[in-house]
Amino acid sequence: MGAPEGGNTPRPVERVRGLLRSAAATGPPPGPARPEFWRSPLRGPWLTAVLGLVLLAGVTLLFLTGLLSYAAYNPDLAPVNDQTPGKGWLGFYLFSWPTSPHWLYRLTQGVHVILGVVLVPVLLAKLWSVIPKLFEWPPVRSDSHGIERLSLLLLVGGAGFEFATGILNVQLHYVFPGSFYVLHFYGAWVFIGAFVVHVASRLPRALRAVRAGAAQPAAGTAEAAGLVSPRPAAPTISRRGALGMVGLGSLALFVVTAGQSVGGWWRRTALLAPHGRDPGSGPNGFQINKTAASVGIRPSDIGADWRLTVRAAGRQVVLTRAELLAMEQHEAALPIACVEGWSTPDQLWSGVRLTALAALVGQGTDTPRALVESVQRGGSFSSVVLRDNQVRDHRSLLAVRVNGAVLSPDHGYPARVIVPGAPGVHNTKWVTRLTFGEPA
Ligand SMILES: Nc1nc2c(c(=O)[nH]1)N[C@H]1C(S)=C(S)[C@@H](COP(=O)(O)O)O[C@H]1N2
Ligand SMILES: [Mo]
Repeated sequence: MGAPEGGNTPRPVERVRGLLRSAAATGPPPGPARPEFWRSPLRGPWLTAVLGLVLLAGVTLLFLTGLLSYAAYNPDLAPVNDQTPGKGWLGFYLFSWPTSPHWLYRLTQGVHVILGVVLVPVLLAKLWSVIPKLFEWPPVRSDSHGIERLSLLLLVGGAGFEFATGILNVQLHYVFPGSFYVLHFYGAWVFIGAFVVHVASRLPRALRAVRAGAAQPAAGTAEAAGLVSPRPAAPTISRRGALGMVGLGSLALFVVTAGQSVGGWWRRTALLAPHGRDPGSGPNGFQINKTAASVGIRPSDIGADWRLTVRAAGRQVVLTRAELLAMEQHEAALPIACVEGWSTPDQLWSGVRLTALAALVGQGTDTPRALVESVQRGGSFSSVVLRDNQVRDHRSLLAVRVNGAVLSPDHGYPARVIVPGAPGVHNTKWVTRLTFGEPA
């Protein structure tokens, strides 16, 4: 019988297979596809395995703290809090973000951002250590080898994408207005999928290589895993020394980053922290995200004509600033912890409890969620919905004072929300309207 279709013309897949077979037969062309092209005596299974195991621990923690960071936004209170299209079952794990301990997001997001920065030298060193494999000859040995190489493309591409978008976001502050979450969120799932496949296939080998120690196996053997140069140049540093250099690089990044979260004396070393400008001194002298001027708040928006509107189904109360100040004032020591990783130590806020404002419009002990709106129009900022557990917490305030002084315009004068444990973006500044109950 003849071929069912196309006579004897090979299908494209067959043609590619044929090409790869002849590539394998003729051997690698001159250049990086030849093992002797790579001459560093440092490359070998031990160095790659140690870097890989550090990344295994680090990326796992990054992924978990990243998932927590997403949950902290209460993105299931869509469409106000989150408009990630079709997050569907990727949101399977979402839960209502707690308000205690009050430094919760400060910790999880500080770890996420600092770790992301500190792992950069490790990631680069790991990629450098396996670069000869990128030029492996023949490029594809078999179907399963081809699939494995495709998954490596997702692994390396995914890692690059996640680190790049994350670092751009913390350094440049929302260069992707609105879409950062979407990109970073879906990218994380693609990356972690390829990461799990990679770890599952490489972990036993990596553990063996670490146990075998830093001495190089002979090039070309199975233990060398295609990493050891058959023609190594004279070493200028030992493999342990190289690892130490990577560690020093990470340490240096830690020193210039961690201060933005740790605060106190350390903030002075936080050279890489965004918003590095001096927030001034005194009660309002702490980190400012966006100044009033930078988002177009006019003095008239927050002057004598400012009003606070409090609403619930069928009820509405409008308060002047004096009326707000006449209500019972409470204090809460709470930090501001931004998604970008920087955070403030606890500041002493004072103002009116959200529960008291809810009570003004007839909401009782089962106070529901609240839609918070600012006088601010436009910019990257939009309204926020606070969940019922956040509204009910007695430390959740519509603050009018901080550290004993009236709020400065940059920190949200005349009134701003402050909620324990929450991401900074939930702490709306220049608040003008609170709506309790299901958002319309
Ligand atoms: N109206 C308004 N509120 C806002 C923001 C904003 O841009 N506009 N930024 C939010 C973010 S992302 C953070 S981290 C905090 C920062 O508060 P701070 O500037 O007082 O430090 O305010 C939040 N409230
Ligand atoms: Mo933020």
